[in-house]
Amino acid sequence: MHIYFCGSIRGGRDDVVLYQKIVKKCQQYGTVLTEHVSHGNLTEKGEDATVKGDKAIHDRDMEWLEMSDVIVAEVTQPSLGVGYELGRALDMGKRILCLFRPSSGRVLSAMIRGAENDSSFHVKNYSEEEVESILESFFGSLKN
Ligand code: 6K6
Repeated sequence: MHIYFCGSIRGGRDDVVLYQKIVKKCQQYGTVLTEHVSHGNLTEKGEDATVKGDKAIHDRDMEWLEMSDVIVAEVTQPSLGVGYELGRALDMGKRILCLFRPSSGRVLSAMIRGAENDSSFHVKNYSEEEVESILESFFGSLKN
């Protein structure tokens, strides 16, 4: 299974340790194409971007999104890039899980919360201790 993980980069890297936990768990179920999003050395400034260029990053990420079977997004830290990826993935008919931590004190965008449906787009509130069990139930439900 190909899994596309979305997490904030230029939106801010406060949750990067949590991204690592999510990616590690997802790797029990398949290949995470965007493992680099969880790398601690990737900062919001992004030397990576100056080498590759934003267009190359965008086009490669869209190819990976097309290739993916499942999208898992941590949406607590607001990110334009993650919102864009989710909109494109929804249009592609992908199965999507969005994870949001209410303990952050933030309120999730209505354009993400309101996109939830009974089939492909799921939004789950969670606390850090629950993240692994939530991913287990999500990946378990894909077999049905
Ligand atoms: C690195 C640091 C700053 O900019 C970069 C460029 N590198 C990126 N490499 C791969 N994917 C990226 C990069 N920048 C954004 N993305 C994609 O957008 C990721 O898949 C993330 O899920 C999402 C983050 O968007 P922003 O708006 O928070 O950067």
